Amino acid sequence: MKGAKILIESLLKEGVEVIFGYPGGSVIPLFDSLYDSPIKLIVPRHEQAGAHMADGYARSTGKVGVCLATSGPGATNLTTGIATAHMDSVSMVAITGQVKNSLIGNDAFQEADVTGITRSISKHNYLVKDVKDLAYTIKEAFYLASSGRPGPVVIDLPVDVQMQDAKFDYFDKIEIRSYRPSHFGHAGQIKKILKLIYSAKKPVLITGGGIIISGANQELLRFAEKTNIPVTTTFMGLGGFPSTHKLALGMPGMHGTVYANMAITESDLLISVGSRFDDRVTGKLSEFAPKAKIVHIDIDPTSISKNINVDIPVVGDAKTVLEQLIEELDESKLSNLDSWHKNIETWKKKNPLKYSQEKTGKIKPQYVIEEIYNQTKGGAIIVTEVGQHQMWAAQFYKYDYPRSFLSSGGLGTMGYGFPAAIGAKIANSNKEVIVIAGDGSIQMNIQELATLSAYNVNIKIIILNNNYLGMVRQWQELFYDRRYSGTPLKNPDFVKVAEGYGIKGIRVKKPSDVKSAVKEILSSKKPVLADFWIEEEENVFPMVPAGEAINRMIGGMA
Ligand SMILES: Cc1ncc(C[n+]2csc(CCOP(=O)(O)OP(=O)(O)O)c2C)c(N)n1
Repeated sequence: MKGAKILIESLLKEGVEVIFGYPGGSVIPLFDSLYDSPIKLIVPRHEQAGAHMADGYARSTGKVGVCLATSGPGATNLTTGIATAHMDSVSMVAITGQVKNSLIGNDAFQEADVTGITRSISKHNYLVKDVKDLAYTIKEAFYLASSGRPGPVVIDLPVDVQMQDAKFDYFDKIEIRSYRPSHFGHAGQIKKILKLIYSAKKPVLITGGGIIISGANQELLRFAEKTNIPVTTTFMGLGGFPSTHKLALGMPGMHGTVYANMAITESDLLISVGSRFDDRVTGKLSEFAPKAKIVHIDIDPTSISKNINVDIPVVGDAKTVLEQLIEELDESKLSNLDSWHKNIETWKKKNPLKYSQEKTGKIKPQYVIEEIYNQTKGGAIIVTEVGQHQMWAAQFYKYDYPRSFLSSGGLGTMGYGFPAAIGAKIANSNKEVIVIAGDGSIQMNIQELATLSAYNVNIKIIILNNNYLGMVRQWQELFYDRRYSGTPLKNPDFVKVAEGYGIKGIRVKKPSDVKSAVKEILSSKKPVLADFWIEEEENVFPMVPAGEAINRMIGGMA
């Protein structure tokens, strides 16, 4: 069997149903094999978008997303998508064509050193020089991409290997000697955590993306309810614990809630499950949770004590470790947390998430998001770009279900949201998928309107248009004396742009039109791009200035 066919047959063995791929000279044999395979091929208009589509597909399902590009510029275009997936631990296999073996290293036409370039932005990568290694490499790549702490794996495949013959054998099992992700938490550490829980008076949970990745949301809910410990959910963890639950404290950190940040600052026991103490969460490290004993549960041993010194490290899978904790828990030993909950209730009442409704005649972006929440009743998959709109989407939509909020957290990639939403919709045709975008971000991959049109992907695009690169403008306003260098935008007519691609476009300028516009958008059976003209200098609050302690927030404090 030819190498190209071996690759496609191996993908089928791995259960791959969709590939997001863009053709080129070094992958023609692969596209030829795809031509009569049952795998659905989605061709984006830019390889970066293809990688984000595979990412959205993976985040919304938990399956491995697959993208494909040609050598050289095709491969380098994938890199932003690979790095984005790497930072947020997304299962992805990226396949790149390479020039033929004998030309590698010769500055050949469309040659780029893909393994060199992707080394630091992927979980692992391969250059397959011999067709005999191909099937095993693919098996290993899928295993690595989806096990332990997931991540993107790159397979670089020279064009001559795609044309060589070998016998096709697929392997059922895989064992990599130096790679054994541990799932169970150490029994001794589990006992130590429970002892701390029994004596704690002000415990708080910080839960992150690891909850969603390991499918631990039910276990987290049981654990929190049994112990009565309030739960903060990081940006990556949104949806891992129901936002509407009475124990939910919302998001901690830079644009988190006042009550989450106050609770962390005052707590005497902080239990982090599947979150990596990102600097956007911790703020000034020396003043982070100064009174707390800290427990850190993470599947990746290198994440533990990287940013924060912890008292009890536990290497293990979030779901398994929570199961262990529940199993061993003796509820009769728990201390009474009434006064802690009263404390939190006071912070919540005094400092709710809010925005001013003053009558400027302009649409408030938060209002648009609240209205989308009201009309979808929290049942949509919300995908965002990067900027202020992303933070408003995190704050004002309530996420009760895992995999209902997709956003580039670690890398913060403008241009991620729109293509990721296409990938998510292709995987979840029965769900409403809505992109919340800024007028800056949407333009980073706006050419994908052509992909929407070509495949009739019914997603809804909401542009919160403030004529600025809003998030950067906000920093310039607050810390650079309103010197708006490089941030005002002169935008195209987005409605006309949409129409040019054969997509319905609408424009909304008045607050009184927001409700009916959202209704019109959601009831459409076809994709819609909606351009909401919002209050131009609206800011995201509360806000912890970079490098400050998280209990020193501006805006939002009563
Ligand atoms: C690819 C990329 N380039 C630059 C940035 C830096 N950046 C972060 S937010 C932002 C502004 C985003 O503007 P817009 O999409 O209009 O959203 P808004 O903040 O106005 O809601 C910029 C430039 C980034 N995150 N990603």
